[in-house]
Amino acid sequence: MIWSTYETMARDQMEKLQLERLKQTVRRVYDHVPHYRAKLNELGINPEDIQSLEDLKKLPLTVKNDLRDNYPFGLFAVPQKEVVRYHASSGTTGKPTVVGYTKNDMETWTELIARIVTMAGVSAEDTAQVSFGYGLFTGAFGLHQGLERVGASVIPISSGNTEKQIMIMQDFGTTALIGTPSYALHMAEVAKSMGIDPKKDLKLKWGLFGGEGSTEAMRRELQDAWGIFVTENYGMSELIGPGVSGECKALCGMHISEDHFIPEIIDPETLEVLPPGSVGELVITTVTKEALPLIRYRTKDITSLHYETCDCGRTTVRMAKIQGRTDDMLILGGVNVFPSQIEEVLFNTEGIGPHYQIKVFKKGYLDKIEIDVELIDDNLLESFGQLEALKQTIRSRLRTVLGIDAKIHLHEPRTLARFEGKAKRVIDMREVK
Ligand code: DLL
Repeated sequence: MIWSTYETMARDQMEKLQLERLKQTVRRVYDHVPHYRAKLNELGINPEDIQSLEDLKKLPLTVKNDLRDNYPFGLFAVPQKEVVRYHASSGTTGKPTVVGYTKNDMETWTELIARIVTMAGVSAEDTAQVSFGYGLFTGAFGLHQGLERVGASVIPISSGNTEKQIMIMQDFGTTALIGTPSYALHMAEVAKSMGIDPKKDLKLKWGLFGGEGSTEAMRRELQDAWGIFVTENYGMSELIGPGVSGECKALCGMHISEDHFIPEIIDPETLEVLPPGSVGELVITTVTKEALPLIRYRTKDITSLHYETCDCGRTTVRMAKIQGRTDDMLILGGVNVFPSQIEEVLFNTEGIGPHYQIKVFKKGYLDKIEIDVELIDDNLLESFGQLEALKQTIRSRLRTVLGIDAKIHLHEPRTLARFEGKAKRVIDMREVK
């Protein structure tokens, strides 16, 4: 089922709508946000100069620091009395990034989520367990509203208290699990330790995961562990929260709701706009947001855009899985690697579980990398020879596939850290604090 007719609009119609909304947004930020007015004046651009989608390129990029510099509400385009909700994303350091919603923004957000949950297979027939943390994070509230909109029975259980989650899942007959992929993996493990066979004892059908990266190998792990159909969805607090894009059942990228977001891919170094299909940094302009409209926002997420029509019938552009973020790419002795590439190698090695941590540090002038990985089977611990062979296999695959030399530490099953929200996979001790 397709939730909204906007998802199947002909391209020329979509572009017409985007242009109309882009013009309104530029006018809106020029009139109401001093930061944008100053930027546009500096560049000698008047809102009337935006006459085609090509003109988007003329507009200035926005970065996270612009939000930080204008903390908390400086980039808002509406007075406080029109704001009905705040959320915030917790940065690793300093103040959070604050985002706000008007009544109309809340309606847009709800509709966007209704689209993505519908494309993932969820309907009024489903019971959906929201295992994202409720609070300032956009994940839980965002999914919650859209799930209710499609008529699903929502269980707002939040994250953590995993054994209780499993009990509720069994007792309430949960059919859709919503959360981060890393927490979902952990939950499957806890279910098994409680003597529950997720495939036989539960009614789960769908897994809708997002908020952090996941590889195809992780999708397979999740599908095998739970016996569910797994889709992922993407979003970002600054842009609206979850609901920017999501996978349909064809699993060939995440459909972006282009009637609300205009995506571009840029080269993160030169800032040049790249043609469709190129891999680069995703930049998004919101064209319907009222409280916090953002022009050409640099997401730092690395992906590519694909415009061919999808088998599902939707005409909206699809973005490929996020390869990583420009700020989490590791440069190891001159070799560029994303943690997701390391994950792919690990998950494709037999005997290795889906939990790992990457540690990077300096030894003299050299970058050193050590990876903690968990065994699936305790029995292997008995055999020194097999352990050594497994370490060598991982090491040589990392060398051949990615060109990096890593020291591997194997750990007993269920000993590495588990995460209830977004997983922290990399500890870079080279960072100057
Ligand atoms: O994570 C919004 C969200 C919640 C999306 C729940 C989907 C589901 P932030 O906390 O602001 O917002 O973090 C945004 O998370 O720039 C990406 O780096 C990462 N991210 C989100 N979804 C995905 C995904 C929410 N499907 C940042 N794949 C983004 C990879 C993702 N990374």
